[in-house]
Amino acid sequence: MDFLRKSYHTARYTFALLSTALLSTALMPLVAGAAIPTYDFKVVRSYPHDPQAFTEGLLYRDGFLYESTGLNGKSSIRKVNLDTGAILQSKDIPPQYFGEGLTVWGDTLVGLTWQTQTGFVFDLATFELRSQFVYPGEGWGLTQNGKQLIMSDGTATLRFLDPKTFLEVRRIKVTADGIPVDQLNELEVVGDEIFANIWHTSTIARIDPASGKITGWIDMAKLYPAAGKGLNGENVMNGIAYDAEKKRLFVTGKLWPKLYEVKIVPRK
Ligand SMILES: [Ca+2]
Repeated sequence: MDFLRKSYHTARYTFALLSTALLSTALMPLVAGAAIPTYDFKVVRSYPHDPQAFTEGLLYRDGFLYESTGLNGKSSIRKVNLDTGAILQSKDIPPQYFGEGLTVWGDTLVGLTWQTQTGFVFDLATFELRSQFVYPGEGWGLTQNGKQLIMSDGTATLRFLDPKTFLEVRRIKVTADGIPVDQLNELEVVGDEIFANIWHTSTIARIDPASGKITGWIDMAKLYPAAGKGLNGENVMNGIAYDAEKKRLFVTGKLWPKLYEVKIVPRK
C-alpha cells in the first residue's frame, strides 16, 4: 500500500480520511435522516474486470466500455468487451501523467490527468492523440450531458466545460443540506442527474445539475465483500457507466476483479 499512499499528497489523504469519517459517521446519516433519501442497490449481473486496472474513468458507448486507469507509469485508456472484460484496444499515457476522468465527445475520447493540468483528446476509433488542452487545478472525474463536459477536481465544485474550447462555461457547488461535499470523483450523467463516486467512500451521490444539491445517497458498501475488497485502502469503488438506451448502470472499483450491473432501489 505504501507506494500508493506516497503517490498521493499526505495532506489530501489525511483530509480524505477525515471527510470519509465525517461522511460515514456524521454527515450521511444526519442528512439522510433529515431530507435526503438513501438508496440501496441490487446486482443484476456481474462481469469480469481487469484486476490490474486502477479505474479512474468509465463509460459505455455503442456496446463497449471505455475505461481510463491511473497511477504514474500505469495510466492508460482502454476499450473493453463488456461481457468478457477483455481489453480490445489500449493506449498508454506517458508516465509523467496520472490518468484521471474519461468521457466521450463525438468521435473523440477526452481524458483528464490528476495534477498536471493537461487534458487529452483521442480519436475514439484509433486512440490516436488528436490534441491537448489545459485547465487550472486538479483533474478528477469527467462526464458529459450532450452539451458540455462536466469535471470534478477534488473540491465540492463541478465545472461545466465547452466541449470545443474546454473553457469553463459554468460551475456548481455540490451540497448536502447546504454543506459542501468534496472528494467528488468518477462521474456519470444518468438521465437528468449526475452520479458521483465520493473518494474513499462506498457512497454515490445523486446530484441535481441545476442546483448542485445532493438529492440522494446510494449506499454501495455491500458491494465491497462481493468484490473481495475492503473499505480501507485505495482499492475503492470508482467507475460509473450508464447505457442510456437500455437503462443499464454499471459500477466497478480500483483493481476490482468484477464490474457490476446494478439497479438502484429505495431503502426500505
Ligand atoms: Ca463515468
